[in-house]
Amino acid sequence: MLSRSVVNPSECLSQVPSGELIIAEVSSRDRLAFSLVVPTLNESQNLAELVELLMPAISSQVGESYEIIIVDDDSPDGTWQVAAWLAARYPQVVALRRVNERGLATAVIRGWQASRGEMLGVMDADLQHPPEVVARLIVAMRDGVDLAVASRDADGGGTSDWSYLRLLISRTLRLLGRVLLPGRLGAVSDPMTGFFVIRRSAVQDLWLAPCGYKILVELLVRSRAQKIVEVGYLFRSRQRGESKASLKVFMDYMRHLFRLRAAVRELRAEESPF
Ligand SMILES: Nc1nc2c(ncn2[C@@H]2O[C@H](COP(=O)(O)OP(=O)(O)OP(=O)(O)O)[C@@H](O)[C@H]2O)c(=O)[nH]1
Ligand SMILES: [Mg+2]
Repeated sequence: MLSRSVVNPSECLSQVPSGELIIAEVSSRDRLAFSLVVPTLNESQNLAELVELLMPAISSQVGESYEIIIVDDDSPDGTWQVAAWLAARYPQVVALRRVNERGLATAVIRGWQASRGEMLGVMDADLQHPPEVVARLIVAMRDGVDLAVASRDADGGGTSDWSYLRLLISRTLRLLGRVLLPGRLGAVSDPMTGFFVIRRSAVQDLWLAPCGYKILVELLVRSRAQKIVEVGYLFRSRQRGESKASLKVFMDYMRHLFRLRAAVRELRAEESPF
């Protein structure tokens, strides 16, 4: 077994993409079946367990044709060092340490920009998203599906032990989303989930501009995804590490909704100028 002390973490990090948030095509020679991005901020206590549970779940569906890309925002608890150690140990793991940029949604896109997968996934690092559900999402992507969303509100889904207050906040945010972006966010029962798989061709070459946390909201509006399926899952409670949910997350979400609403209106005006 590779000891952590013999690994120089900086040597095991991959380059972080920069420039515009556009996901490019990958040549068929380099392409993999699946790339999963795991954004992290202070998740050193959860990351190794997550990766070790994910690997058999993913390879049960795509063999070795996958990568797990950890995108850490220079966490003070040393998560990027754990990520680098995992990258040294497992050829399927890629570790990125961002120092010049912040935020969950852009971390996800930077990870996808560095990826080679035909299917692109994202999930949280804190084990609230059960690793075995990733295999179900990959299965759901068969038959030409563009987007498979793990939903707390679809059949078989739930939120284990959420308080009434958290449920109320979550429902209110969702309702606001549906009011401001009718049609677009109504396509799925849980547009605020950070657990889904999208086909690369549905996001490739598009200009993306998310702010804050909710990457799926951005993709429901800007991507080419047409055929969408949902997979119910139970959102577990966090066992280790701290939540990053805050008032700023709420403010970013509202700003993001208004920005997308303006983009949709502009698009409509271009399509029918009279
Ligand atoms: N790279 C990066 N990752 C982030 C950032 N903020 C949160 N994350 C990660 O994104 C995922 C979701 O964040 P959480 O704090 O778990 O949010 P949550 O699941 O809504 O809240 P809890 O239920 O309280 O855990 C986790 O893997 C975090 O480590 C960020 O600014 N940058
Ligand atoms: Mg969480």
